[in-house]
Amino acid sequence: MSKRPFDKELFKRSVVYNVKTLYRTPIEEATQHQIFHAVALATKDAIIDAWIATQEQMKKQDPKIVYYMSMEFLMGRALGNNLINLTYYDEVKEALEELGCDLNVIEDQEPDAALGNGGLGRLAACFLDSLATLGYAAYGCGIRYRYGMFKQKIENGYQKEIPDDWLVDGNPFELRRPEYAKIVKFGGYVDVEVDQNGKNHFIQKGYQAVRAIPCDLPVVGYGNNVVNTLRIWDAEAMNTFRLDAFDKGDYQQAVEEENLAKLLVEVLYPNDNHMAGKELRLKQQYFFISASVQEAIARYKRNHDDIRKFYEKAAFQLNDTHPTVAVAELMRILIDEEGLEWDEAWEVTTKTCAYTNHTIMAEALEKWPIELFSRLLPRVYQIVEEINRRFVLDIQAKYPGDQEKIRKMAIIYDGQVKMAHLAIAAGHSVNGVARLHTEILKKQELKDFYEMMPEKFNNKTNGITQRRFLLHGNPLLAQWVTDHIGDEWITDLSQISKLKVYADDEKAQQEFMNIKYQNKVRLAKYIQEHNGVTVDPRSIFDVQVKRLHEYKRQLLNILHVMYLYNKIKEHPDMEFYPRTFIFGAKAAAGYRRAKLTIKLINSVADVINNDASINGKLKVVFIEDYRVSNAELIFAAADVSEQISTASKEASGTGNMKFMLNGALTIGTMDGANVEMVEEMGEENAFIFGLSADEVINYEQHGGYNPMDIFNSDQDIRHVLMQLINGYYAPQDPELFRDLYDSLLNTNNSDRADTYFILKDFRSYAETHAKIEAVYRDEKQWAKKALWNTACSGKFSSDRTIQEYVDDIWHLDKMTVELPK
Ligand code: DL6
Repeated sequence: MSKRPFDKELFKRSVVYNVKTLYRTPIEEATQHQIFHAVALATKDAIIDAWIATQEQMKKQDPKIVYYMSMEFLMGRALGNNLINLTYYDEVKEALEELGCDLNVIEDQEPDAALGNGGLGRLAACFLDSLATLGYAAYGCGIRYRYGMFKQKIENGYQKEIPDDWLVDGNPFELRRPEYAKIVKFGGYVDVEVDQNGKNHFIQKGYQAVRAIPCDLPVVGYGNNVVNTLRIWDAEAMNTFRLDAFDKGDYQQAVEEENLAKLLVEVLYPNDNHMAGKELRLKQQYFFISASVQEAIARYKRNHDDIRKFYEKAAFQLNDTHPTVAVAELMRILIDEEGLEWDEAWEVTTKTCAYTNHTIMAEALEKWPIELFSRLLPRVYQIVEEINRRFVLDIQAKYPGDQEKIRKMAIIYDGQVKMAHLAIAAGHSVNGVARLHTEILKKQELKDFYEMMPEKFNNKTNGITQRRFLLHGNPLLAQWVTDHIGDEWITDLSQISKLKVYADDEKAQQEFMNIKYQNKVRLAKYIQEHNGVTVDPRSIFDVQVKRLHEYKRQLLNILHVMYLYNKIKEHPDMEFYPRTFIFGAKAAAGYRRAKLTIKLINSVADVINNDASINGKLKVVFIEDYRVSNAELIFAAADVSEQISTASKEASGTGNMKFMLNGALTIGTMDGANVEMVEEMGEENAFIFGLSADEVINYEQHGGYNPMDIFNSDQDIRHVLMQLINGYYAPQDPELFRDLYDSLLNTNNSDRADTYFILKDFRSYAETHAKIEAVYRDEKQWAKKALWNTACSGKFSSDRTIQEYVDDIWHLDKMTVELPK
């Protein structure tokens, strides 16, 4: 890894100049916010030469490019990350100090680019970082949402959603490229015109159109001069509103197109693992996909004339089914615009497209009513119909007379277009995101597809970038690691296993825990400032931060806190190591039960935190507006990482890996990537509890679990559950938490009671928590396990994941980028 030369004086001059020209202000009088913009622009100046050089290298070398197509890119803040990857962070910090500025304060001025909900979007961001760092040519293709993931306020314990106006002051890193605009058409009808040779031409008419404008953000590779591009599309009306349109009769059309353009990119749908089925969402999908596919083809045609070989230079990775319409759009362009025959176009499409599945949750599976799909995308729908017709023939050929197979596997069935089926039929690769998840796909959810096309299925266990989640997020630990094993871990995380020799070294243990303590002090300060709650950094910091979803079982966690509180109240003198339970989670705006769980956590926090009789033994904190930027503080400070999903439900998880890298011990189920983490660190270095995936699936398929039996036989659990409905945590409204109680025990809802096996796993969870307490009391033992966790985290770098995608699916060529002298 090379360290690029940094001209400190030039950088300082650039910041001062930017403040002056942007704000007509001397730097001494500028606000921190103004200085942020000036520093960001100076940083962009430092990026731009490498960005140009990367494009030049791409022209020269003509490498295969991966287009990572995703509705979500949860990038977080760019400034610190860009400086880290430019290898300028310390130098810029120093330069700014000389100007009387603090880089940390300046970084805090930047809004998070929150163009994603959770794991799926953050994974996309980590992948872009790894692709650039490994030197592969890549474009992220997405949407420039005007409003990203909502900001969360907690008012009276309830979540309130505030629009995320992240672009209000502009984005200093963005480059708007109207010269590469594309036109995207919606609606209308398809006309068939026959040419002199008797060939049919399909022409969409009577449509509404918008102009897609690419906005490029740099993705800086670590210390290698590679700068890739995240291309997010903005929408504009085709014709800005014309006064004379009224007379010409296309007034209505002009207004509708203007509204469509505005609406398309207005807001990210805030659903995680859940499909809302809204018409606008399908429009968003087609909008960015059509623009991205057009752009990929245009780029290819600049240097190549044989479109039949497109797949040799381009790979489309579909990040879940959201971008799946890409397969039909590519077919449309190849047939209608490039003149290929069906079979030729199909070969190109299947060799280009690959699909990643991120969930087995049934409610996340995308299906669109035929009526909606064909109305919005009439020509694309014709193509999907034809893909379906041929696919059904294939099924029939393989399973003659088996109607059941057709019912289960057809792309169009029961009035619906099934996007996962389309992605599998038209892609050459289908991957899950952790070994267990991929096995469940093969054996259960996608069993029929696996049996018919086993060669397509493969696993790519997720990963995270150590550059953001250790080097930037935890500078003290990063420095300590470098002091012990050198800095190669920054681009090769497998090197971190060299730390294993320090696991028994008392000095190393002490230093490691001392860093953890300092990070806990940093988080405690954040909590004091943001929550007004004082927490003791000597207590065990037990953390669950992730989206709020029933399957992730924040409810299990808070019920256990209620149980501990009851124990302390019943036995005030019992031994109890002080604990701080920290939560952070956003709930989808329409997800009632998830929002009620947030209210419960806050109500429990109110009671416990204000009970002087327990001498601060227990504290509960709900961190408002959990997002990438505060996540970095949280991972660094955690002792215990809660990864407690119902086994089989969490496809992988990536937060689990971030905690492990930062030396937290996991309490978790054998779910998702936890399984592989435990394999790396050894079961004795984690706290595993609960039903296995097989057991859960068995209960789901054959019954045999009745939560009422547990309620009747376990007094502690009964006590906790009764507190949900006796006003203990809601004296003004004892019925407030009734729905949570009912969800566990029965009654007036149509779901199976305790769908997520919370009561079934409760005892095992509580017993495992008791073990945590015992181990934590033994400082050396804990330190050894914590250090060991960090040392075993090498597998979970997104660099490893990306290399596997490259080797098995994309087959990209590496680039070496030199800066002009
Ligand atoms: O693969 C990234 C991430 C996994 O780590 C999580 O386990 C999984 O829940 C998440 N899936 C989604 C699915 N959304 N949709 N559709 O966010 O993906």
